[in-house]
Order: sequence, then structure tokens, then C-alpha cells
Amino acid sequence: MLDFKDKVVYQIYPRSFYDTNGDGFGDLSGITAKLDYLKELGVDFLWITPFFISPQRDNGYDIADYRQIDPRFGTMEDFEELSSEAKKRGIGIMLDMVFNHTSTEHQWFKKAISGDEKYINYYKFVDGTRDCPPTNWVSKFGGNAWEYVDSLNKWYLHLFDVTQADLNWDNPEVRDELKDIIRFWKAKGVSGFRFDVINLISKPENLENDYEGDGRRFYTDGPRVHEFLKELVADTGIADMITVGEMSSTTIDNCIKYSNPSEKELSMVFSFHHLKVDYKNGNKWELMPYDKSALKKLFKDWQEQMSKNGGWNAVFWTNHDQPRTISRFGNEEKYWKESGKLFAGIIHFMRGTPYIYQGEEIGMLNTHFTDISQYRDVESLNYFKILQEEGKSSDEALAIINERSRDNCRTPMQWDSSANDGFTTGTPWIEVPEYGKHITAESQINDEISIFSFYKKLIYLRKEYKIISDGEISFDESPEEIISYERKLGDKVLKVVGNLSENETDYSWSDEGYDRLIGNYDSAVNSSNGQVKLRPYEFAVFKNF
Ligand code: TEU
Ligand code: CA
Repeated sequence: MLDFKDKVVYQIYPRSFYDTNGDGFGDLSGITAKLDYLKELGVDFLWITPFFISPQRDNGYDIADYRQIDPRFGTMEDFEELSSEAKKRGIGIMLDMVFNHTSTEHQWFKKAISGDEKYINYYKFVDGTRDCPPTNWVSKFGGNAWEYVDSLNKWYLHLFDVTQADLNWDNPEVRDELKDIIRFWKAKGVSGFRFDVINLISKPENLENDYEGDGRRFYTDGPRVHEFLKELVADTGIADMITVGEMSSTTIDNCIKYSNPSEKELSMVFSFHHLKVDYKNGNKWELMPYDKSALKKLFKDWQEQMSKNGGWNAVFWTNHDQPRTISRFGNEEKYWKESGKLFAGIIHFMRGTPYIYQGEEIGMLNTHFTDISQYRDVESLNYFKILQEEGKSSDEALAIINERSRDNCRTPMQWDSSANDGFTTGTPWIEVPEYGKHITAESQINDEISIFSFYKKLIYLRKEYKIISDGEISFDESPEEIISYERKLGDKVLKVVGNLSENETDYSWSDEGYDRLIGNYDSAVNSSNGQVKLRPYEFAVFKNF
């Protein structure tokens, strides 16, 4: 059984990581070229987002051929080289399997469209007339989730872009095809897999309108999802590999099932509730300052309940779909370094496997683009229009996109102070933000008090102290601005405290009998008379052993 409790995963968005041939597009050789950097950081696995043949309408999450590499990322030889060079450094590779849908450019879909019954049954096609979609479900990227095909007199379901057609998992032939894809990549020696929106694969038999929401309650954690996952894992023999499922709008109960080893489904799960605490009325496209109490409550519930019931979380603040953490929850200017380290620390001391998204370890920020033409993401471009149709001015719409766009995390990795921050010698596919040259890997690697060095230390500590990987967790009552939890293993205790605000804040807790293990300020935490006084964004961990 693979132990992933003391491991750390680093997520690579290859098109924005490092470009080796000057076409402005990051590539697989670019990852190989930076393996020593990743080794220095200390991560164990790389989750690489999709680099398979794709029209790139959703940056590779629209796959047209699961077994071939999109030439703009390189060749199979490049992949094999990356894989073997990573292995030499003790780093494993996890591939991203997008199995809820395929691109409409996939052979299966093309055959379906041409009227081939076998392949029509690969997708969620429903008979009907053009004036009446089967349900009122809303696509995650905006608009109705059904598209009409005149030549077939049928609608097909697309929970994401219109070019991402949902597969019909009820069809055993589809499940067998997907298993073969896993076997193909497993045979190439990869260490594990990340499964894209895997909790959306099982759709209900009866299709009904949703008069209360966008339809997600009908297909999220759907009727046969656990059965399908168990079958996929058993038939491909991946139970002992590291696997993580992306669970959209899920529940704790389902996530316990997805990740409890006795269920033989997945090693761990991503859930997103803690990344919706700044969505006004749950709407991603309405801004509000984040709700600290809600954030703390979500962490408490997920951490404690998953722990008690044998589930396992992937813990993370960001990925290629989210804004940058410091821009979102911290302070970009005055407390850039402090807040960068604070948020890192909060996650890395939790129970779960930490994921670092490229650039996070050097404190990269949101794009701060000033014009919609600088954006590339299909979701951002769709919503820029939708928001204006709903009555927002273009400036208001842009202000929302600036906060919420997935491109915030998709700008090129900032390597050094050369042109395009050292990402490419050509023209990058998306602009390098202006602030970029101040925040680079080069300037932080040898700086002992940099954000990079802090991440390095966090990774090292997880391997050094079993209490971090294996200890129980419980959250403490604390003032709104303070997050605090304890880890316990036998009679050993770690006390983790963080000040989420820019004000000095008191917290009633005595550090008597404890030593500071790590913190984001040079000097010791101010403490007296059973109180600690935490400085702006101060983070500290104390140990009693
Ligand atoms: O994302 C799933 C998903 O639902 C989101 O995070 C989505 O971007 C957000 O809800 C939109 O507001 C996964 C991938 O991570 C994402 O990049 C893909 O676009 C999506 O699936 C479709 O494959
Ligand atoms: Ca390239």
C-alpha cells in the first residue's frame, strides 16, 4: 500500500511552465529542464494537467485522443524522457484523466455525429426537437447544457463547453474504453492519476428540470458513481497507486466513501467548498470579501469528519481554475511575504496531502490585466459577455473577471528577470503580468527567508515529523480573525495558529511548555499572561515535545 500521507504533490500547468523551443507555449521538455528546481523544493509527485491531442478550446480538458501527445507539448519520447529523469530524482508523475467528457473532435463523437449507433450510445444523446432542450440544466461555462444536432434530431449533454460532450458511463463499452486508456498510461510507468470532475460521471436515469438550481443536484455524486469508480480501479489495478478525484460540489459523506481505503476507490479527494467563501450568494460572478468564519467552519468540518471516518483530503488553496491565494485572501503589497507564508502554513500542517500549484511557492499574484483582450480562458470570455447581458457595464464585468478569472493562475511561471520572466524567448500565449519581474524563482531560491524557502521547510517538516502526516486533528474555538487547530499523536501535540487579518490580534492561549517549531516572523511570538498577540498575518506552530 502506497503511503501518501507524508508526500507533497506539485501541480504543473505545462503550457505555462517553461517553453524550450520559443513558440510561446510551455512544453514537456520544459518540465524536464526544471526537474532540479522541483527536486530542490522537495516535492514527491507532479500532477501534470492534460497534454493530449486536443483542440485546446478548454486548454486540454477537451481531449480528442487520450493516447497521443499534442505536438505543441512535444512527443512521446519527450514524455518518456521526462518520466525517466523524474524517476531518477525520486519524483513520480500523475496524469490527468478527463473522463466525464471528450472533445467533440474525438473520433467517438465524430462517428456519433455521422449517425453510428454504437457511438451515439457513447454520449448522453436524447431525442427531441430544436425548440425544447431535454432539461433546463446550465453549463458550468454558461448557457444551456444541451446542444442540438439537426442531422440526428437529438440533443447531447455538455456540462462544460459545447465542445466537451459528456460520456455515457452507463454504457459498459465506454467504461471499458476508459479502462484501456488507464492501462496504456500505467504501462508507461506513471505513478498515479488525477481524475477530472469524476463525481459528475453518473447521470440520473430520469432527466428532470431543476427549478431550484442549475441541475447539479441531479448529477453530482450521481446514482452509480461509487460503483463505476470501484470497477474502474479494480479492473485497471490502480488501487495501490496515488489517485485523486476532483469532486465538484460534493458532500463529506460521499468524500469519505471516495477516499476511505476500505472502499477501494481513490487515495484522496479535492473538494471546493472552502474556495467559495467569497462567492456572494454562492455565485462565483458576484464579488464579496471572504467570510472568515465560513472558511474556518468548512476546514473544521472537512478535516475533523474526514479524519474520524477514515477519509483523506487533498489540501490546497489554488489550482489552474482558481485565483492566486495572496491576491484573494492575503495582502499583495504590505504583507505579501507574510500572507504568502501564512496560507502555505495553514494548509501544510493539516491532515491531508498538500498540493502546490506552480508559482504558489514563490508567491505569484493575479494577472491585474486591464483589458478583456488579454484574457484567454473560455469561461472568462463567456462570462464577460453574460455579465454585460445581465446589465453590468464592461468595466464592472472586467472588474469581476479580474478577481475570478481562471487565467489568474494561468500566466507564465516567473523564473527570472529576463524577458517574459524567463518563460519563453518567443511571444507567450498569454501575457506575463507586469508585476512579474519582482517575484521570481531566481530571486528566492537562495534566499533563506523567501516564500520558496518556507515551502521547502514545510515539505521537509512533513517528512520529519510523523505527527504532521499521521496525527489526529481538531479545531479550536478562536476569535474570528484567528485560525487555530491542534494535531495530536500519542502525547505529542502541535498547536497551529494563524492571524488572518492585518491587525494585531489577541488570542487566549498560553505557550507555556511549548516551543515554536516554525513561524513567518523572525522573532518569537509575543506572549504573556495566557495570551498570544499575533502580528499581521502571523503564522506559528508550537510543539510540546
Ligand atoms: O474543473 C471542474 C470545475 O467544475 C471547475 O473548477 C470549473 O473550472 C469551475 O467550476 C468553473 O467555474 C475541471 C478542470 O479543472 C477545469 O480546468 C476544466 O475546465 C473542467 O474540469 C472541465 O474539464
Ligand atoms: Ca514550446
